[in-house]
Amino acid sequence: MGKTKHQGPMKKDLKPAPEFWVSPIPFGLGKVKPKHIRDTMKIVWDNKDNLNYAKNIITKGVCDGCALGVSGLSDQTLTGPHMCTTRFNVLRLNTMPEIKPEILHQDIDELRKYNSTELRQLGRIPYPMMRRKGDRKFIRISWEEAMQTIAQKMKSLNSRNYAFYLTSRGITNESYYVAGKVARYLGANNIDNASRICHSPSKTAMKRSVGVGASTANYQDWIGTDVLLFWGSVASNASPVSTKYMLEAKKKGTKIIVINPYKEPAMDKYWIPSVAESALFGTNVADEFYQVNIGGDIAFMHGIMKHWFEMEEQAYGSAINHKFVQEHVTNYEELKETVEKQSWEEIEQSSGISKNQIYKLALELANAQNAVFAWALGLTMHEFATDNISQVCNLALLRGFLGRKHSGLMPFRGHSSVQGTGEMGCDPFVLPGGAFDGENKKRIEKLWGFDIADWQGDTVGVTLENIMLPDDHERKIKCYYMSGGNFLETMPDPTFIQKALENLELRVHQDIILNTSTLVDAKETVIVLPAKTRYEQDGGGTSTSTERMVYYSPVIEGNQNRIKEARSEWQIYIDLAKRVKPEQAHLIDFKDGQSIREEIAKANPDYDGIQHLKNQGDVFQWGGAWLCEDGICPTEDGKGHLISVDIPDLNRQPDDFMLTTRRGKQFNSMVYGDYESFNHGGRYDVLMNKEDADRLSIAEGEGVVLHNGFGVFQGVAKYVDILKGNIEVYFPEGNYLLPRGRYEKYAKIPDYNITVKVEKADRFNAKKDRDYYEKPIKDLEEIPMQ
Ligand SMILES: Nc1nc2c(c(=O)[nH]1)N[C@H]1C(S)=C(S)[C@@H](COP(=O)(O)OP(=O)(O)OC[C@H]3O[C@@H](n4cnc5c(=O)[nH]c(N)nc54)[C@H](O)[C@@H]3O)O[C@H]1N2
Ligand SMILES: Nc1nc2c(c(=O)[nH]1)N[C@H]1C(S)=C(S)[C@@H](COP(=O)(O)OP(=O)(O)OC[C@H]3O[C@@H](n4cnc5c(=O)[nH]c(N)nc54)[C@H](O)[C@@H]3O)O[C@H]1N2
Ligand code: SF4
Ligand SMILES: [Mo]
Repeated sequence: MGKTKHQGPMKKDLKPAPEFWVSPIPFGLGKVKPKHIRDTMKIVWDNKDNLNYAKNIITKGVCDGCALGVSGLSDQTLTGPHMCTTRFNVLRLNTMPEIKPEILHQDIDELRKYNSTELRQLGRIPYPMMRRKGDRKFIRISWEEAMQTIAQKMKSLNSRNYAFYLTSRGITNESYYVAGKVARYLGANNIDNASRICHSPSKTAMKRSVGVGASTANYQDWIGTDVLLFWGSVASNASPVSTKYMLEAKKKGTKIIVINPYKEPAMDKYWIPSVAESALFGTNVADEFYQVNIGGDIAFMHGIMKHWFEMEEQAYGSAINHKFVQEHVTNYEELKETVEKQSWEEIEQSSGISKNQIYKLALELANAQNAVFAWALGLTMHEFATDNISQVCNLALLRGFLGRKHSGLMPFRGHSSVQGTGEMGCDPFVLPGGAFDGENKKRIEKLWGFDIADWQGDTVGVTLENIMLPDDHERKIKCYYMSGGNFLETMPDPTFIQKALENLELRVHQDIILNTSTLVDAKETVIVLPAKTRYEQDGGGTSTSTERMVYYSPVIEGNQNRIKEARSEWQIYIDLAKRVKPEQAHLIDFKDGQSIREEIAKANPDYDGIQHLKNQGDVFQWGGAWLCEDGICPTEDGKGHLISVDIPDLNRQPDDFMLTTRRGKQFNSMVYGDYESFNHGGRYDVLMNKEDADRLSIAEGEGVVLHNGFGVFQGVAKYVDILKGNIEVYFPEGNYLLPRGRYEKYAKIPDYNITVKVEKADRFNAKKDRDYYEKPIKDLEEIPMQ
């Protein structure tokens, strides 16, 4: 771990920089842009019944939106206020009153008429509830009855037959830690969480390349680096305040480069509300876009390296940082050989980018003294995601962009508390402070005072599939305990997910609101438990940002709409553990949040310091300013490993499009508006290239059908600046096109990209019976049965 400490917030450069303005006409009049002021006024209106509490959350709490991280209004990067509309949008989850009983206890089919947005707007879950097979309504029950029912079921099952899952938005490190410990206490290793869905390949790849599973750099490294590169990320939408850091970086001469199939409007131009000149005149964010095919990044990076090795033939040292490579890197010759074997033809074809264009970036990176590589879902959601990210690590290692000021590798993360989830030991491959294996397992067993079952737990996608195994199968899942999440709207193949959720004997939803998954039947019982939000959690809570800052969020007083029966998530887990295994209850007790933090500090040595966080504003960064400082990696040999990877075969037929799903005005499955703020894309819009549309005689606004043998999506064509042959639709609407059972090679999370055919809706509907339903037997055999 690094020795240099983060220096704390820097002063913002107050000089205006008209060279980055979008337009001298104030407020971007006439342009499609987020309406920050209007959105903010709407939020004030939405929270009017609890305004003081809302204000206290914003000014004193740690943001429960994205993983950029902020405590109150201050962050660790720049002085000056930090807030955004994402934070405002999720605010209502914390300030809402409870759902009215007359609505909550309606016939279940009445509740099912609401979508997840409407269900969320009904309010918070007021008390524990149950719905047994055949019940038409949720029935109010006591905590005692709820917990006894769950405990009885778990006692009757082998611990291989139940599973835990946790979402990542509001949940704190304390709750993850306790959930992970409770699962293992019960002998259950099937525990997984949302953070793995977005970034586990980042961790897997970084571990094998440089020995760490987190960002090696911090946001201040953006400011003044030569190149800040965003690979498959819409940082400006995912973490809006990051635009403030980007503008600051530009003022210090940083070049921002975006690699994405779609010229993302939000990465092109942005109106930063907290920077006056940008709020008025806008900021041109990216200096350059490289429009790559979906799934074409590995080839693109092979192209960059191929140019580098060619440059080296001309002039030694013109592209590779040989000093760094010699001192800190292994496998150079193997990688060189792999790269040189790639043909330009294949590189161009897979990436969709010409050799000359690739040269431009190769040269730019070769001339840069430092660079920060940030990436997100565009790289992480593929079957070959780990390889994608290993390629990014390869680029950084060859240039020595690691472990020093203005350089590093940054998985740019999602929900507010995703970084801490794995670090707390809340997934099937880890325990606190390390892997689920030999030495670390022994260490944790000693600390916890009980043995941890030896079998390998399953990931969330596999766990869902395991629900459908035969009754006597040893891995059959019969009970699923979920803290939040909405599988029906976040996992591929919703039809299958519905069946799986229905096939569970017991389903527990520990949550703050209802969503469509909560309403699905179960074979025996559905139990719904009201959780406290992070701002209500007893003893406060901590959450870790993308740059490894561990922020303390205190209990926020003054909630006018307090849910009297809600309980802290970690307390519910402990209650459960004690009931299922009362004989060892003393091993799983925590009296308060502080005692959990004290144990975390021991369980994960990186988190030594968390025990001192007690007051609003308290924060520390684990690992110091840079991981792998001075190029020394915590791998066995202390070196960074170059890893040779292959260009993936996407199994794409000549008239296929590659499709990926994207976010509109939503926070994952929680949708806030019908239109994306940056391109006015509607929820059923199909974002496509005009030339592709022309070829298929599809007019803008015309109905189109996407189909691929797994599902059908009826949408409306919208022309955007996306690379030909690529298509984007919004999720969850587009999820029916995604088949289940395709997992990332190493991290085992679902692949969220797929090939599709595109047709005019009229034409598809006219000939669908003939062309698609009367399939030859051979074709039918290739489609997995439901
Ligand atoms: N407002 C808002 N903020 C959020 C969220 C939200 O839902 N709403 N969700 C949070 C969460 S959990 C997460 S994980 C993050 C997600 O944040 P991002 O990772 O930025 O996710 P997306 O918005 O889905 O954008 C993915 C981008 O990858 C591009 N892309 C797709 N395929 C490829 C490819 O093969 N190669 C390349 N180079 N690019 C590709 C797409 O065009 C798109 O621009 O945001 C977090 N913040
Ligand atoms: N097609 C497609 N699917 C995707 C993605 C994609 O890009 N495309 N993105 C993926 C990504 S990156 C992620 S992270 C996952 C998100 O996966 P999840 O985290 O499983 O799903 P969310 O939609 O974030 O979960 C929202 C629900 O969590 C509950 N909830 C909200 N706050 C709290 C809380 O504080 N406590 C508790 N107990 N419950 C709460 C509410 O019921 C809410 O409806 O989705 C993934 N799914
Ligand atoms: S950028 Fe992220 S951390 Fe900052 S206020 Fe917005 S949602 Fe919260
Ligand atoms: Mo995510």
